[in-house]
Amino acid sequence: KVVSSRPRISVESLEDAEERLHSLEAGLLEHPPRIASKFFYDEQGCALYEAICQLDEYYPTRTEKAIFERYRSEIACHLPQGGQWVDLGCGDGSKSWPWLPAVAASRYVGVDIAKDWLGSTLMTGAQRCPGMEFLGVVTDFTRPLLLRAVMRSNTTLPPIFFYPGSSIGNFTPAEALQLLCAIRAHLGPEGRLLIGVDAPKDAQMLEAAYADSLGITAAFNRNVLRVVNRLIGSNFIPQRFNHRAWYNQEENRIEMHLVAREPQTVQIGTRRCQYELGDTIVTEYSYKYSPERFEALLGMAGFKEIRRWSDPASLFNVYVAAP
Ligand code: AVI
Repeated sequence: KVVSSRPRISVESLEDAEERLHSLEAGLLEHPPRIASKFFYDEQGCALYEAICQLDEYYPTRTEKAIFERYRSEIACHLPQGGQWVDLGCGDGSKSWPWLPAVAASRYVGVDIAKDWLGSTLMTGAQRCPGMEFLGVVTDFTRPLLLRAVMRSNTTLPPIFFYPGSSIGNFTPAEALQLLCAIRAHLGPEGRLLIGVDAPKDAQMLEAAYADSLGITAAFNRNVLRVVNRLIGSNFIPQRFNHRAWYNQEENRIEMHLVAREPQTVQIGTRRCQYELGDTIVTEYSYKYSPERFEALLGMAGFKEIRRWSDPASLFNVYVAAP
């Protein structure tokens, strides 16, 4: 349990809370039941995800970091200088900080669903880069991306949309295409997308990354049931579910599930839902894209000039895409 001395104060939009309740309840009543992966990231979920990123088995974070460190100045040559840095899913902002001087950014727009983090992320950025302007935006990428109102004119301050960590893989390819189209629509002539995307590979390596030996990913997965209980008043008992993750080769995706360890009844809204031994709840898909497939997706979204950097073992790819 994360022990925090901060007072537990939060502010909610009534419409958002209502919509969340409906979508969670509807997902849980689907066949198979589903919890959207955005619900992983409460305070405890964010801490567990940070721990996952440090695991030996979880290669994407360190591989992407190595590509960035090795090729930063080369990549920066293909990005506009002096523009605005739009950090999609900024978290603590740490992946962005080394880029801001590399592209002489004059403005930082941090976008995240986790509003509790945003304030301290912006403060950290402002301390590191005095003179730059910092703005935080709370939104959820499963909604239409509408950032034009908060971005300064994109011709005087060309935007660089930064979407690292293969977060695009947590959408279905159709949803990913929609998001890429929305990003493309925000760019103007000089804007660019800088995105990190995990590649398909040996199933054993992939499965180890999502079912680590310390059980951190299992805790991350089960934690979502605590989040759901808090948000919709259900009474899931996380220990009654096993974490399972496997690579679905046909779909090129890791699937994460919570599998009932025993028959049980769970109160969800006004319904009592019965789970039998082995029944599963889908909690996450993590799609992996070969360069050919991802470049085709970028092309469909209207990107024309695409450049790619990779690690020596081709585990992970970083792309700069221009309209
Ligand atoms: C945030 N996202 C890119 C991670 C992934 O690899 O799909 C989330 C994650 N799930 C389990 N481990 C990490």
